[in-house]
Amino acid sequence: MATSLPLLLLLLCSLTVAEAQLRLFNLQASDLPSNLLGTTDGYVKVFCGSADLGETSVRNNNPNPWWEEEFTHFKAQQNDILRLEVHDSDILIDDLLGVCQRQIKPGTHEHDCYLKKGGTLHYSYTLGAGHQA
Ligand SMILES: [Ca+2]
Repeated sequence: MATSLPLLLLLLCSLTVAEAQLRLFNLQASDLPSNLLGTTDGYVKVFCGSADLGETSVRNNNPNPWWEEEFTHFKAQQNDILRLEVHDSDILIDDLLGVCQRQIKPGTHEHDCYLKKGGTLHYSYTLGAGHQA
C-alpha cells in the first residue's frame, strides 16, 4: 500500500498539468451604458489564469459593439479562470463597466454575462483536447 502512494501523487500531478488550447471568439456587447461624457467606447481585456491575453480594439460611440479579435492561449488548463473585463475608454480614466469570470471547461461554449454597470457581454470559447506536458 505504502509504495503505491508516490505513484498516485505522480499521476495526479501529471493530470493537473495537462495543457489545452483555449480560443476565445465572437465577442460582442449590447446595451452598454452611456455616461455624462457621451456614448460608450467599449473594449475588452482578456485574462486566463495568470496569463494576460491582451485586449480588443476600442469601438467608439457604440453601445452595441462587436469585436473581430480572437484570443488564443496554448497553455490553458481545465478549470482555469477566464476573466473578461469590459471597459469604456475615456479621455481621463477608463471606466470599468463589468467583469465576467468563468471556470473553463472542455468543448465549445457560448455565454451571456450581465455587466455590473449595465449591458451584456456575449462571448464564445473553445477549450481543445489537451496533451500531457
Ligand atoms: Ca467613453
